[in-house]
Amino acid sequence: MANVTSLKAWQSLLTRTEQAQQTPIKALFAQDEARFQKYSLQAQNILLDYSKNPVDDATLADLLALVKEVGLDNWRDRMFHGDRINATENRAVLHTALRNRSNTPVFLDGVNVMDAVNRELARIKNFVNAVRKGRWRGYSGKRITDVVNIGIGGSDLGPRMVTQALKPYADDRIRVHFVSNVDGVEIANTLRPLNPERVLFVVASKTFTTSETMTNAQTARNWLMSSAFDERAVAKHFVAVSSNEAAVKAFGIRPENSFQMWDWVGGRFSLWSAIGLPIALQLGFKQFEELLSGAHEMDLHFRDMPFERNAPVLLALMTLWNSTFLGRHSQVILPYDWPLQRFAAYLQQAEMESNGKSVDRVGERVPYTTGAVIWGQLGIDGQHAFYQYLHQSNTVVPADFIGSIESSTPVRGHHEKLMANFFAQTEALMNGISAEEVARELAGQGLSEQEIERLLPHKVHQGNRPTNTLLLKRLDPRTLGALIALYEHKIFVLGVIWNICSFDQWGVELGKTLAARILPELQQAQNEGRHDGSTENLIRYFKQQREKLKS
Ligand code: G6Q
Repeated sequence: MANVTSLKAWQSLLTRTEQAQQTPIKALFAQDEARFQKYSLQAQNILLDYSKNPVDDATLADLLALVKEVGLDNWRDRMFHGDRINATENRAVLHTALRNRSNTPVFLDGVNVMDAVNRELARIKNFVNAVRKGRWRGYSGKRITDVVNIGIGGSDLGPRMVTQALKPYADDRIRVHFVSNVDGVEIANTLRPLNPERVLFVVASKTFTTSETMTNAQTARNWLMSSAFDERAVAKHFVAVSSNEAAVKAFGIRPENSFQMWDWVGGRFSLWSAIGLPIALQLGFKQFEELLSGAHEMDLHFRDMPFERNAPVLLALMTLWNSTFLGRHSQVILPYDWPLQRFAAYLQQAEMESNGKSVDRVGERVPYTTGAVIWGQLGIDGQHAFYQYLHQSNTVVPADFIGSIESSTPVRGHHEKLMANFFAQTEALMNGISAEEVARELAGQGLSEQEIERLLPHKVHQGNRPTNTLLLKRLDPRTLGALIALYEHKIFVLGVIWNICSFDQWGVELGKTLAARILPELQQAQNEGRHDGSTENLIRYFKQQREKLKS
């Protein structure tokens, strides 16, 4: 592909940035009454309203022309068909096959991967039923009541987010817990109230070499042994999810207790595989299938809908426009659904690990900004914290507001109050409050002209803050599956436009090797490493102080 910046649509978009910055979004509504009808769409159980963005018909036409010029349809086909589009790791990208409920064949090197996917799903189903129905028992014959997932990054964030989000659909048979951090506090706190006879550990690691996970898994094993005193208990209390069979075996987990992952599933796209075991254990296999079905429906939408009615494409284009062209490099995710409290953290990895890159597919430095900084938390709590910044700081932060028409846990009188805030905020972020409005309000309160003049600049809200609104029917397994897949494909579309490889993560790999180099220095009395002046002295200080604290 030619350099994306030289494409006709890109060049045309550049000529539109000034006008977009100068025209308030609310003025666009005044010019075009049909904006909502034109700039919103329904995808499965999700309404996406992107009308509160600084786009008009001409800009949108250019943005849509750009996805055509970069050959998105071709890239999309290549992903679904199992081409090795993760070029730096020479891997296919087939998380869509994991939830391919239509079961159409997907060939990789001449082999239909659906056979392996279906085989593994059947194993997950059997295992989940055995645990949930009490046929699978601990070493002393007791039922399993608690599952502890040990994994980090892509082997943690997805299942952690989904089990939290879908708790209202769980029964009380199995409680799930997550340990990701190598800070011993997490595993100690998690295990303290649990009974080893009733705990099942899922060691989730694609590589089965990740230091945090292997350290926690070993600690968990020791904890079990301190109660069972018999190595054979491991078989009843440990299962693994990995693509490294040899390492799983070396840990002492039998092949029949090990679930497969494949190199064509990236960690941050893996919750649809056996990495989703905690989800299926908590909710039951049927609900897990619902989650897969929702994602599959979104895959079909992404694959089949024309770009101008394609939710992931449009969501991606709004981010592209706001960040790369208008220079708004951070984006906030604001769910108004309490169970989605980990959604921003999940998306932070999905987007930033995928698109936080600075060279293109052939290794040339790209001259534009890629991946936005993703952050956020529950919107209603944010209102009493950082929304001040969103409304009145000098930095414009585009926001995604996510809410539901029906609460998954209705409590009389609560949901309308929550949603009143939801609608009020996007309206206020766009409209702001003008000096005239403030002056009128203060005069109405009986303030003197002098007081009004003094307060006025502080109370004015510029507005013109772009937002997307995603309104779900209800946060159920199917809709959540669709919502996650919507964002996954958005990330893919952005990667295609930015011409970067969204599916590698060399920055993460770096972290995995760096600490391993320093660890022996912390374990030995002598400072042996060669580091920069700061790091070397910090390590020395740490070791000296540690000795003092011991004495
Ligand atoms: C995700 C990343 C990364 C990975 C973790 C855990 O896409 O590759 O977050 O998931 O580093 O890796 P393992 O599953 O191999 O332990």
